[in-house]
Amino acid sequence: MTTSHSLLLGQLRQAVGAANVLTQGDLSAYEQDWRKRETGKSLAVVRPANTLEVAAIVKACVAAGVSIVPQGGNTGMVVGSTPDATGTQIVLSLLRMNSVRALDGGNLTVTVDAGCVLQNLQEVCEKAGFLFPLSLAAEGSCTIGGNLGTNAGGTQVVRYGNTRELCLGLEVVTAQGEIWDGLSGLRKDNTGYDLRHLMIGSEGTLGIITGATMKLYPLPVAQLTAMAAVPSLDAAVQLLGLAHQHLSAGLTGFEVMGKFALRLVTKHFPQQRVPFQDSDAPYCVVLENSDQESEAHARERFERLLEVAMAAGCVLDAVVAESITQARALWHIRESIPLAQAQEGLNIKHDISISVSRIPEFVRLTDAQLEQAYPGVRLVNYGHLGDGNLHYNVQAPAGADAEAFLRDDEKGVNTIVYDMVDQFKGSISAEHGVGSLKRDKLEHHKSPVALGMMRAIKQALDPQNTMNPGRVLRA
Ligand code: FAD
Ligand code: S2G
Ligand code: ZN
Repeated sequence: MTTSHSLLLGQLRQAVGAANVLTQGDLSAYEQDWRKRETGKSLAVVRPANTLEVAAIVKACVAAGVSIVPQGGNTGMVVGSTPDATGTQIVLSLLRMNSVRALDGGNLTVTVDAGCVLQNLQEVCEKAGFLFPLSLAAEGSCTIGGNLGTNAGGTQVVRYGNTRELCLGLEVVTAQGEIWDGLSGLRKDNTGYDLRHLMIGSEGTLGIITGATMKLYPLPVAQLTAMAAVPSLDAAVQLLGLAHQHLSAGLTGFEVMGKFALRLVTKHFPQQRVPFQDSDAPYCVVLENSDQESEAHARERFERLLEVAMAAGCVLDAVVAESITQARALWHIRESIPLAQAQEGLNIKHDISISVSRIPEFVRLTDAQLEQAYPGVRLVNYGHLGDGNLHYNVQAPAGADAEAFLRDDEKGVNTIVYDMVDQFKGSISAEHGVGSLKRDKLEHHKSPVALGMMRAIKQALDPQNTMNPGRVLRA
């Protein structure tokens, strides 16, 4: 270890306490990404308790010329929150900064530390009688800072938008170690560039989010969830159109799940009762209606929708949850798909968005190309159809070596999928961000003008490349 590194570690121990500067033992929770694709090596994992300590860490790292990887729950999907293999980077974990600072019911806002785990925030708000509507399968471990860092989407975007739309203000430690207090709960503030939106989705490459003021909503009076078996993706899209018509703002979730994706859930989580397993419906949909009126009113509208959809032939069969437990069980099936995939083995993920109306055609063409190029390949197709975001994932053929498939075929598979995404004017990363995993693809798929502007912003805000170098943009 160089002298400047040991000097830095001394300063960091001074700043946050020796117990919060981790350099030994099993650090895989911080140094390996959730998908177990990459394992890095940090100079140290540093766990500050508050914003002033974050600022002190950044200042010390800048002086020592050491770069920082900001980290929340480390559930990211694009290798954006773990250190590289050089052993020269600091992982700055926000997990100790996990308190809810203030909840202002009258202003419908809540101000929270960046390291607050999403599920904790949901629960605190619900106890106070409010809804914080961001929801994703990683909510038990992901943090608000990471949700903002990646502009996370999840299962309620169709009604509430991405994390970006839920954020009113930020507190950020800049790449120079200064503290920007932008924690306004104002819904209108047109005083210059919107720095908040620059930071949201920047994946730790422009600064470290240490606090945020987020929007709250009234708790819904009634929440109804159904699972429907549909004869095709076209039928799923038709059902979405009917759901918008019949439920309008009440539609809070609309997720599609391919038959093979559901089969993985049954295989790896046999205790879960997945409806319609023996039907030959190629897809199922989980949809949710939240209503401020009565449960009876919500149920009546929901049943009317399903009646019309069945009469139109776009729903073959449906179950409406009779209780919160049953509703949670249906959502649990959907949220278990990524976990079932992980248990099935390493897989090639495509987190893409296409105009909803064109998704069936995209899937038909891409499925055909993949099946031709890679016979036996298994398509795990599911996701947030309500907002046009598919998790169009590819598992190695049954019995094949998943690791070898990833190593030898990921590039070819990605090329087929992403070229088709381009043809359909879609996005190669709908909600997970770019990280280091998609950085080179971004250069290929993003316009040179956009890339130039992004580089100019990075150069202006982090000229020393302290913040998460090599993520989103090449270092
Ligand atoms: P991390 O993984 O720790 O970091 C993610 C990125 O944000 C990194 O670039 C990191 O440097 C940066 N970052 C973290 N904290 C800060 C901070 N305080 N300031 C600045 N930058 C920061 N994502 C979705 O969008 N929708 C889904 O539906 C979804 N489902 C998932 C399901 C599962 C089972 C899993 C494992 C992941 C899923 N994800 C989903 C991906 C992941 O949960 C999200 O990207 C989440 O927002 C990451 O939060 P995190 O706290 O784990 O961040
Ligand atoms: C989800 C998880 C990532 C994946 O569950 O919505 O974002 O593709 C995904 O498994
Ligand atoms: Zn998702």
